[in-house]
Amino acid sequence: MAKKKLNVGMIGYGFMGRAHSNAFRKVSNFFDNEYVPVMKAACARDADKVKAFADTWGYESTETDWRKLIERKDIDAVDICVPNNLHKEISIAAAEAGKMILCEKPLAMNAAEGEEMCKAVEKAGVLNTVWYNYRRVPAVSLAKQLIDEGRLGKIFHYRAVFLQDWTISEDLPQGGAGLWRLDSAAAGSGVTGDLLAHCIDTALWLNGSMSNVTAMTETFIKERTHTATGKKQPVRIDDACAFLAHFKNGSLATFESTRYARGHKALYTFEINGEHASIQWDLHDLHRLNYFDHRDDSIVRGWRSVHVTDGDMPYMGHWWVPGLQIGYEHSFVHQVADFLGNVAKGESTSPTFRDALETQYVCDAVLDSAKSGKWEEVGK
Ligand code: SOE
Repeated sequence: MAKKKLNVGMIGYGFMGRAHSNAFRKVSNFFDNEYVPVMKAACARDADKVKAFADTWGYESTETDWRKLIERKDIDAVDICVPNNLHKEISIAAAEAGKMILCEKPLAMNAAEGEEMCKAVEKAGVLNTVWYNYRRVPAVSLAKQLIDEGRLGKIFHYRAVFLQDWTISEDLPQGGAGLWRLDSAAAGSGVTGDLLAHCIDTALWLNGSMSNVTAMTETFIKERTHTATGKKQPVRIDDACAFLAHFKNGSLATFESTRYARGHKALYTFEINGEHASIQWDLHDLHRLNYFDHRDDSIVRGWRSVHVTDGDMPYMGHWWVPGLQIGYEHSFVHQVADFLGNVAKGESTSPTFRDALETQYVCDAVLDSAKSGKWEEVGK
């Protein structure tokens, strides 16, 4: 197949800049798409740091102003890997410049911003996607397949947690590389937009829309030194959040996230209980899917731990041989592979901006409910 080039401009070089760059580098070694990404330019404010990043990951050139990157004729797709408060402005400018957009999650600071972003990409007709990467862990994609095949039957319960423990120290500042996640001006919210957004995206994908939520949040450490000012400033993000939800299919849900669960680094788990079968998944053991089917003979009935490595399981035919597992980074490779496949068809890749807006509506309803103390409708 004759290959076509898709020139990528990367904005940002943090954790996600690296995860996405790794995916762009690897994808064409494992997936045979008509389009091949070319790592054309990396962009960030610090000229020396962005040059070092570009050299490490193989970008051909650098820019220090994202507007210049977006104006470049030789850039087809812009990858936005900067803090949340910049997603809207860059996305809208990129859409107006006719660029395809891959935007890091969450889509925006809130749903109002997300709505503007959706309008901009849809008006410009540019292909888009949001990096909710966990959908493309093969075991999670397999869960989707099993649910869509009707194996679980009617769904009664959806239960998800995302637990971390990295912000327990009072000495940790807010603001700056990585720590912008603690600064509400850059992040919008705390664990709700950063961690629960992942759980919500997966849940909406697996189990459909939610109708309403009731939530509680807590900020355990009320003041932290801000990296920019060197002064103590109020912390306005949620350190922990738990909420209940009704799905439109009649199932009930619980979600919990915190950065204060000592001993847990990135424990994202979900469990779904249906009429016939249940599913469990755990990010710390991401290549396994636990499955219980009540229809099995009673004498052998029990939880199966399915090792998701066979070639007929989602994405796995592109990797090694049965029994040899892949990991976290590959979920990003899969998203790029799907994106490239969809570019050839002229389609956006799920979750699109519009799909990710639904997650944003849930996050807004959760944060509203934590303030009001009441059940809040999603997307009201
Ligand atoms: C926060 O620690 C974080 O890096 C999130 O920002 C990511 O989205 C999540 O996948 C892992 O945790």
